[in-house]
Amino acid sequence: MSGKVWKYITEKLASDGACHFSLLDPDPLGTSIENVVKQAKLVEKAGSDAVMIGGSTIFGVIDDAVAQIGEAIDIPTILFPGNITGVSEHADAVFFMSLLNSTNPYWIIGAQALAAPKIKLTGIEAIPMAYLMVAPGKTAAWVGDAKPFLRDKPKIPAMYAIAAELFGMKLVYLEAGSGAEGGGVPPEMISTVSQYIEIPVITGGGFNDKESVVTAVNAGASIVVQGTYIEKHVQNDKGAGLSKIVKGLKEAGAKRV
Ligand code: 1GP
Repeated sequence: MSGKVWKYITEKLASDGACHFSLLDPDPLGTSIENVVKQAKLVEKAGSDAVMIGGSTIFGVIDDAVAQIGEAIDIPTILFPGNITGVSEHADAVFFMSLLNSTNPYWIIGAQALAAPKIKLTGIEAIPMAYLMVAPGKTAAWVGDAKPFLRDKPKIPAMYAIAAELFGMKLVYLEAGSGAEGGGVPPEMISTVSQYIEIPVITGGGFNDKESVVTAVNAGASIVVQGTYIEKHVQNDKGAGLSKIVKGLKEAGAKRV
């Protein structure tokens, strides 16, 4: 495990103050590998800092998609596995994540233990990350047997985030669920959580415009993830809208450097 991707992330955060990650879901029921490869090239061109590959419902094998995306772009490919089926040795790194507010130990440590030998033996860089599910949580919360945090109770996820930091995790992901309504995780929750930890906060789920992305960064998020926005718009406008969002994010980030 070289640690190259983690070095890239920390250096980017130090220089830019905030990063934009693009989530691509190579689900053959919703898209094709050809399309996700096109999307990957467009998000790179628009200035996104990394491509995350994954989803809660994996239909088919993701190996081909990860390999082809990796060949098409220079920014890192990071697995965002919804289960053990989401691990591929073709990625640059994997978010080795634990859904800390799941009610089912499988999603806290069971799946991770099943995937760990492959990750270790193939040498994929693992970035340990706490995955915290915020209401509504959508499909990820349903699949992950989560007890999603209430949107108006930021101190509870803050306690989990502090625990994650004490466990030695490198990132805390506040997830409202892909396609969440309401403009992502509430800024008050992002700011409360970031206030109590030194490790970066990454957030995603429902950030569908520049305003919500910039608000998240201003509240303290270091990395904002967009998936649905990219799926819907990046091929239609050739990444023009995403470029503006990334520009807005970087302007907000620059104020924190
Ligand atoms: C989901 O946080 C990601 O895991 C992205 O969410 O699809 O709503 O952008 P969206």
